[in-house]
Amino acid sequence: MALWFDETYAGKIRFGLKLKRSLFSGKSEFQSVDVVETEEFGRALALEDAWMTSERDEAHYHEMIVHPALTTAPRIKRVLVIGGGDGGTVREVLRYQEVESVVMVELDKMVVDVCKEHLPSFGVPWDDKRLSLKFEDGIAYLKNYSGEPYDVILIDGSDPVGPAEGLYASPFYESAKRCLAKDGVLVSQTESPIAMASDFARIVKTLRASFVRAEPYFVPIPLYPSGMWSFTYASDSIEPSAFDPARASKIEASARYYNRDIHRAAFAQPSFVRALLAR
Ligand code: SPD
Repeated sequence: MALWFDETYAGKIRFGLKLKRSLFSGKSEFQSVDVVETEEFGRALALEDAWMTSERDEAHYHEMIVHPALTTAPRIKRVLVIGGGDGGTVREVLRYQEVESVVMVELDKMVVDVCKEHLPSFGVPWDDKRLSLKFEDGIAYLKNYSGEPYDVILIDGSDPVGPAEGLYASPFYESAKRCLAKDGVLVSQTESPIAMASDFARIVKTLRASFVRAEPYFVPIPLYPSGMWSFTYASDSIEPSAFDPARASKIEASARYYNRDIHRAAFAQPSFVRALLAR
């Protein structure tokens, strides 16, 4: 009998993949953790039965959560990643030689351990000396942080339910802003404008209340509900499309998804998105 793994979203949308086999299935202190080998998407990670990443389309997500920020921020020496336990986001950040330190704050150590073992193709340089891993709550980390400001903060959380809910709320964005350089850039994953339209609009508007500008941008991620996904670029002074040509072309040369045309085009808003954000 064929084996399938489905994500069901809100009881109304289902996306399933036919499996070759299960590689890991366990429960951490926080959530269920599964890694499966699928017929079409390669190996994939699911948390609480929601797809998080797959070999097939992880580059879309990880390149696009990182490169719009890292090619436009005036300084990229100090980068903070909240979440991102599979390591794809820090892998992309560590491609920049200008980055001197990356702190990754992930709540669930099991996610990192399982991804190190079962998703080796992600090629995460876990031993890079610039990377510090902290296993703690990102919300508390930023609330209590009193060190030097970060140049870039990337929020690679799961969907806004359970322990991740606070990553999409005003008190967290205010803490993040306090810990960010005045001319720093924050990018967060911000859900689907189709499958999660009201969450998407609420999160963008919440970011707009904390930052001078917060511009959503769009990336196809076939693994996620509806396939149309968003990130939002928030800053008090930086123009999201004004990338440094030298940084961007260097990244483009070895990227699977990101290039300079995609960077510019990703910020174009379909009319239904304009309408959602105008309400
Ligand atoms: N519905 C999926 C939301 C996933 C957000 N984070 C994915 C982790 C990839 N590093």
